[in-house]
Amino acid sequence: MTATIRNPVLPGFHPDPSIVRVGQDYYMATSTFQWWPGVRIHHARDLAYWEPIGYALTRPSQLDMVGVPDHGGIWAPALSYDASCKLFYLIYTNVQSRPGYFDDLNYLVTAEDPAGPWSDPVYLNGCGFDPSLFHDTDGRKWYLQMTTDPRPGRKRFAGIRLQEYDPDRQCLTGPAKVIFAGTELGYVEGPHLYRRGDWYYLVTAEGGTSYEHAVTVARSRSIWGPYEVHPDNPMLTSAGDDTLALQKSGHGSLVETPDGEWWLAHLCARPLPGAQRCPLGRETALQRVVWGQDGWPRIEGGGNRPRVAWTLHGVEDVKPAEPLVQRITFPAGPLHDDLNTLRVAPDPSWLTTGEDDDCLAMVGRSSLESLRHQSLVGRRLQHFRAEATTCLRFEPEEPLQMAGMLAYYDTQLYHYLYMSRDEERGNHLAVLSSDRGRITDPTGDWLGVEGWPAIHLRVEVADGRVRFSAGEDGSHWQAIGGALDLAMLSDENATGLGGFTGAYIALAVQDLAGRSRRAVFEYLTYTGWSQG
Ligand code: 6LW
Repeated sequence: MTATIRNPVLPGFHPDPSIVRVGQDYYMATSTFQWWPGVRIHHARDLAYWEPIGYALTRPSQLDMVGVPDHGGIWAPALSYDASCKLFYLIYTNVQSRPGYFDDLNYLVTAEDPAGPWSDPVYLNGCGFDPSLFHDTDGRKWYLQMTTDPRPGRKRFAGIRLQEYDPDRQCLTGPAKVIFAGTELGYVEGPHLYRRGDWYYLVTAEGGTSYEHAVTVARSRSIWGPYEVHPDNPMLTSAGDDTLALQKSGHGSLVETPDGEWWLAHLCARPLPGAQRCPLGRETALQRVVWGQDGWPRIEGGGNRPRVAWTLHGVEDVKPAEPLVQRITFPAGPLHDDLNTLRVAPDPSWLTTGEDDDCLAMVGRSSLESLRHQSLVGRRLQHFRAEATTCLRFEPEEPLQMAGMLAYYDTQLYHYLYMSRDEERGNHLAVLSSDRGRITDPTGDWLGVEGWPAIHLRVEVADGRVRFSAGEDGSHWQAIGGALDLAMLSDENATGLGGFTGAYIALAVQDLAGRSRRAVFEYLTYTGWSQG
């Protein structure tokens, strides 16, 4: 009996994985940035089949992201377990500003079950991101992070800093020291510490989280260092080989199976063919690791390149559904686990579920540019070929009221099929594209929808293009807006220092007249093909 681990194991926007095992259960936490709820958690029994089990930061008392920039918010959560008190720890950064100072506030939450509930946060410090917690065999807890030095002329990524954490007083304690400056790859970050035999192994990310990304390993017999670097460093990278299916490999986290096998969870990304553009964002993959006679970990089979597939023995093979077909409705209660909002939690002042037979109602608020209060609900785009549909009910009174469906990346990058109303066209559908904030109507197409009983909207993603269509009955479709560029909605095309998330399919409503016009969405379907 064998199963296959197919990378990426968490397809679509799931970066910065942190993996932990407790008994037979594996858990993985990934970054969620400006999307709500914060910190997605997946569970697996055998490393091959991962299921989402919810989010750690689900209450406004746990997370304030109002106003955080695109790709700010939750960075690189680190999940760990203290067997002595049967408690999971999660440490993460809420990044308040980009690209300069970061204003990176670090917090700790705990839970008995990774599916929640998680505690309210303990504030730790704000001098660098990618924090993690290491539980030493003597019961002491150690806090690691990359530390920043914003002074002009200094290295902004100033090394990996270590300090003790006191769980009783719930604060950092004792001296703090930079224990590892990184290698010539630069941008040292994402520290995770492990103990094996007499050694402390420090796993870090280097090279910056793009095509030069890498996993670096260093070790020391003392937690304070000095740390010597792996003789074959980097342990993993895709840099310099653009033929590899998994690019940007880096930011790793190790786990040991009950049988003493080791695996590395790491981030990766898959560019569109022939282009350095990754609309699905940074994803999570697994590589099998072996320890050499010399006491250093390496990817099994040699070399430092990521593999797309691994065979697992003793596990039953379950082929993933092909295509993935999902029909999300909106019964009263929390939104479906695959859905996210921007920066704030859904609340009845602007979003209600369970309307007229499991529909979603949203009140129009700020524009798609707002960093504060947008009425938008999205689902990750996880496939290069995908299709999504919805049915909209909306009665706009003027052009400042809009509702519809998007292929969305961030406040500056999106394609939007929307319904609105104006003097000449009455109720109509049209398309807007925003490329780094430059907003255009790509074709000038519009479709009158006066008197339509229902407004069915569809977005299709294929061959690097996004195509919208609409219809009265959900089976006859009229194209609108032409073939739009999918590559535009990618990490590489984001403004500033690049993007960190990935594209979404979203439903949204705006009322820039401030009259809180409501739109109702009956469902969201998503079909994704892993091939083609
Ligand atoms: C992550 C850090 C990084 O926290 O990107 O460039 C951040 N470095 O490791 C977002 O994934």
